[in-house]
Amino acid sequence: MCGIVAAIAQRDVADILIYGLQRLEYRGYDSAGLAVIDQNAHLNTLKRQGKVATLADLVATEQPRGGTGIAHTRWATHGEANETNAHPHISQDRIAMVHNGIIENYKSLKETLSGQGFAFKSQTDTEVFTHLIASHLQNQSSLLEAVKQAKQQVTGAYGTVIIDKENPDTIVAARSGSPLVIGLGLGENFVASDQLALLAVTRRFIFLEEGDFAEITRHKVSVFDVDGNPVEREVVEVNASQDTNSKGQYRHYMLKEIFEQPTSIRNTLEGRVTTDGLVDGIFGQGFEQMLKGVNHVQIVACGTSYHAGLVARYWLEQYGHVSCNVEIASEFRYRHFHTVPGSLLVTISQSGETADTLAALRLAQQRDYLSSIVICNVDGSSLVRESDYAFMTNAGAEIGVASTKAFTTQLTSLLMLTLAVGKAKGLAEDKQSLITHALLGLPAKLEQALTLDSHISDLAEDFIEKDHALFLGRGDQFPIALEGALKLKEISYIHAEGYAAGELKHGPIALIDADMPVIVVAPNNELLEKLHSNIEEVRARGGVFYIFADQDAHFESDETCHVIDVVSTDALTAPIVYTLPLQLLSYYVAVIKGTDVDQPRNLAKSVTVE
Ligand code: HGA
Repeated sequence: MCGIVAAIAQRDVADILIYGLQRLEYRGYDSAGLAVIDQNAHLNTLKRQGKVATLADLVATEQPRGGTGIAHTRWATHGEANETNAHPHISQDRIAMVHNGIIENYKSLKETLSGQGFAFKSQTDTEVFTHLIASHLQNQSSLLEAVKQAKQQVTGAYGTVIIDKENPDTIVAARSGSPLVIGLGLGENFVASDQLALLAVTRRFIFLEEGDFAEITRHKVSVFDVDGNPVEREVVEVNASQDTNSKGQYRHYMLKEIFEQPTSIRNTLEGRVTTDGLVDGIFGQGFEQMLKGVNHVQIVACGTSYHAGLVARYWLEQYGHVSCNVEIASEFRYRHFHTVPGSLLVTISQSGETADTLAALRLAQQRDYLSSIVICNVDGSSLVRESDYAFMTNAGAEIGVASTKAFTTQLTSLLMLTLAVGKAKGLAEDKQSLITHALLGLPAKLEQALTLDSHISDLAEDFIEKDHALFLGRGDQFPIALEGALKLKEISYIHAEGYAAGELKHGPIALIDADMPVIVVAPNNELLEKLHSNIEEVRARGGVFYIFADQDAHFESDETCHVIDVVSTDALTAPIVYTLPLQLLSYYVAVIKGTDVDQPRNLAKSVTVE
């Protein structure tokens, strides 16, 4: 959620820090700050409420000098979003700290530290951690030792970097529950919460593991494991292109990412599916063999990824011949569940750092699951490293906070997983071939779905005065209705609900009137006739419809019913195809309403706190 960037170099680092924060800003963005130590061992701290651009302006004016620095973009958990609560936090005018995560026992620590004479300026849990380190620094020989002591007293989660003006040649980083990566340069080194922040300065990274802490100088990186033993961590060369971070010709990242979907899905399929079916071994060594013992699939995810899981349940039950349960990670992790023998755990996360999903994985690892696989977009992330198997969605960096291409590539990956499960469970050849051809035909269908762009942008005008909207679907389109509603809420701030169309008359139909637009996803599938009846029930009560329908579904437009013809598509991939027009609808409503499309209020891209 929050972003961390740190650097130790001979040159001035303020611009590197700002550049890194800008790359991370999509994750959290209520305030930002940096601290650098200059040649005279003076600690210069600059903070601003609001976006990184306001901090960048301040840095351009102040031009802070110094080769050792830390920076942060915040998404507040403790204390409102203002300049005082922004990081870095300072203790004794000596050490400065940036922190991602939550210190759960901050209240009791604060009491003890107050008793020792430490004064608190902010409302944050982070400042408590900062003073705690300073309290140990009084008796310890080095910042590293002080951090080591303080670490033992805190509970909760942190990714943190600390600098000490009395020892400006060293920075200390520690990770527990919140990711950190060290970037290796020539005579200079860096730390960040995501390698994306450092691609301008290096492509060589060390991903800290859970519990690791590190001492970093310009020429040396020393990593220690959770018990304090020195460890060697692998150096990974990252090949990512920086161009993925540019908006190109598009007004917003979100629009760019919507239009990238045919290409992203080609990348998801590339080298993995041919007309003969799935390429052997694409899920990892021994996966196909392991699937033979799977009787049940438990999917765990949050938000949009959870919706992808809900769609996959329909596929896995129909074609994988296994029972399947899907649950929100924050509920799963605290439920007293029983493990069905032969269960495969499937987690889904764009970032691979979603705190609740990661906790669910760790819990399942103690509970007799046969195996685990993550469907993920970020290689090297915690979920990828800690799962038995990882399947990368290959969507490319997704910058818009509201997920688009990550969702559809997750769905594509889950359909490939369904095919693998089906194969292992003896799915008939003709059914396997049906899935294969549906997958291969998908990018072309998506290109056609995107031609609805201008039609949908015209329709979006109808929504700007509305306060509420209902999205309806049946079967595997029910989760698409949920996702359509979530997208509209996230970026246009219009209250929206997704419902299974058959459920409407059990309550929500009471809401129907001419001011409540009803958006229906109606591909030509086995439930179309049932959906027709549900629509008539709403029509009889004065509802106004926007029906996204297959060209052959025989819906006719009139004054209360707007039919949007979507390219005719097979029932199997229809959930993916129908997602795109709904994304476009939310996007254009938000643009007309003038909201911050790529960075909607209160949201963060990667939810690394519980
Ligand atoms: N608890 C700290 C950091 C918050 C965070 O990591 N958000 O993602 C604070 O509120 O400042």
